[in-house]
Amino acid sequence: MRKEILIFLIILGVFFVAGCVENEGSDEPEPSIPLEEVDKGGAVGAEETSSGAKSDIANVEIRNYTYIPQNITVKIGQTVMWTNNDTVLHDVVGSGIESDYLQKGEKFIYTFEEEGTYPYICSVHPWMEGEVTVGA
Ligand SMILES: [Cu+2]
Repeated sequence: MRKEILIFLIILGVFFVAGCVENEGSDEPEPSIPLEEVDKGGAVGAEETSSGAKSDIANVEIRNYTYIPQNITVKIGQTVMWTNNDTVLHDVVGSGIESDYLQKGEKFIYTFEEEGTYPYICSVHPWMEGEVTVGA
């Protein structure tokens, strides 16, 4: 549990640094971008700036009460990162996984060490379902 929190903090740190670098670089005068598009651009930019360990992370977006993609396949040892893009709280619970409540913009990561299928739900909205398939 402690280790997971530490990894989470490190990832937050990486995002923070990536965000700062990106802000310095964007001098182009784009007047009025809808907030949602700014968010999207930021996320994509952060992924592109650090190419190494980041590429091993599979991303699941939580948006409009939906896990996107709803079913994701990863390799053994791979980490999945859920990001809540809704303004309401969501979490990721099931198959031994239990995240905290995620506020908008908050992330949860989990590393899958064993082959299998891992169905999960949002405990706040139990009709929200997702599944991670871990293969060799
Ligand atoms: Cu939810």
